[in-house]
Amino acid sequence: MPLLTILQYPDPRLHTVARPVSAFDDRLRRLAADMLETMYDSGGIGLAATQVDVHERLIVMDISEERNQPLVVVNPEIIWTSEARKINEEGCLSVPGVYDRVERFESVHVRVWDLEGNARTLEAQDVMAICIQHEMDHLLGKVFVEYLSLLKRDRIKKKMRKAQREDAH
Ligand code: K1U
Ligand code: ZN
Repeated sequence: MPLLTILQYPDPRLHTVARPVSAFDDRLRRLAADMLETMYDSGGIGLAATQVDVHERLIVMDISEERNQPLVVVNPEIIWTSEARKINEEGCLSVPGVYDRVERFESVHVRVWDLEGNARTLEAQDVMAICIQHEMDHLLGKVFVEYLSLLKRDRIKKKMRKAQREDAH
């Protein structure tokens, strides 16, 4: 199965709003499998379809230590959020080497579909809650650095552009 290319910030395609998945077919299952392989290969705990330039509401995650509990989430919709919020350190496979603090809901309940088109409610806390909120932002075209100050974001953009120029040579 092929590894997919992960778009790197500040690629404008990362700001595309994803459309809902409408067909629960073999193409979707192949895409999810390729995204999982790409996520594992990159050492991430999540990956949104937006990051591989596919603009559909599809996310893969694995927050297990053993890296053997893949989770595929289709058409996620938040249906409940805790009042409590928490600041956590986040990273992003589209912004390698950058980690910063972001405030998120401590817990969320998310209506999700699986690859067969079955719906269920995911009750997410701790790392799962952070990760799913981060990935759902990607589906809305939002990268975590947009929670940071303009000054920090500009510095990150410059650093990323420089690294991309150097990689191209
Ligand atoms: O969306 C992504 O780019 C994946 C991202 C998910 C994420 C990590 C940490 C906080 C919020 C969201 C990553 O996996 S980045 C890699 C990373 O920071 C990490 C990798 C392994 C364990 C813990 C963090
Ligand atoms: Zn990310």
